[in-house]
Amino acid sequence: ASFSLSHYHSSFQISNHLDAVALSSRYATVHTAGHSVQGRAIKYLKASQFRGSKKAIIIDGGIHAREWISTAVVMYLIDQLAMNPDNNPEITSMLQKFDWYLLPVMNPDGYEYSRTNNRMWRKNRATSHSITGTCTGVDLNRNFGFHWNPAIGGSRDECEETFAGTKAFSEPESRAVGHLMQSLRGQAIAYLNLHSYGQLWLWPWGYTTSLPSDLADLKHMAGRGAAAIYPSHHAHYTTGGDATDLYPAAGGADDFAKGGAGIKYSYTVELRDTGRHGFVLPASTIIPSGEETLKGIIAFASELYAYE
Ligand code: 0X9
Ligand code: ZN
Repeated sequence: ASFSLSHYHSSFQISNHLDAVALSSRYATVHTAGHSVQGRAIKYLKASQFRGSKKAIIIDGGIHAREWISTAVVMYLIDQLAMNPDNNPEITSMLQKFDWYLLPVMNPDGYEYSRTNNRMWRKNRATSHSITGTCTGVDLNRNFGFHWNPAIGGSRDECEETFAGTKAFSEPESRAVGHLMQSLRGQAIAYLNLHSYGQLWLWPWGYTTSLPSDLADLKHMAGRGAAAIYPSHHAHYTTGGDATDLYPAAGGADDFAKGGAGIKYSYTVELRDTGRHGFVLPASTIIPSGEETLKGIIAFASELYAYE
């Protein structure tokens, strides 16, 4: 009850709120995918209308500590999908068509560190990577195990912002989410890895500038999603490829979802803004960001349902 969608919250408050939502919602259950380096639970909510075999859509936020809007937007999506507070028929239809897996904080330790110590922190808070132990943190979006390669957009130096870890899935946070994806193999049809900022809807691959053989399908659905974000508040989203339109970077969650877990429609979505506030997006933009992202996701999922 004390949880306000228009503010940024601690990982503790978020965790408690997920439990509360699961208790009061008829559609939602709360689960733990794993635990962070410092022992925080990495929780997700499953929202689903009936029983039976439905395709699943996985959406996560907070892989990068400072990208708070990604976590806040997943909390907005949870409120809408698990509670349907406005009795929106579009939401009811979404719950009938898909099982929704919503994970707001993939990197709870980094998120807390960004709240209390260093607003611009990006990585997790792992410390055990060298004998000298001078630097902290692995970039979780360089640590997933599909064509893992620190030389492509990452680093072997633990002091760098894009340290890829000592090996693929060396980190418990990426491992937890990787396991969740694999546990839904054959069932999950889409994966959205939310980040900020840039207003981009990106398809794989990150590890190579080669493009997937089903590029036309990926482009089609990305176009539907991005276009549907615009009308709410006139935020313009561009579509493109990870490596071809942003930069090559291996070990991303999106690459693993598609290449490692067989989730066909896998994307990175870079939320608001385009640089004015950057990572330090005012809390006043949470609700508008949530509204427009929900519209984009509903259009994306509707098209997916019609097409697949
Ligand atoms: O570099 C990243 O991890 C993402 N951008 S961010 O500014 N939020 O850090 C983009 C990741 C795109 N996906 C892959 N390269 N696989
Ligand atoms: Zn990011």
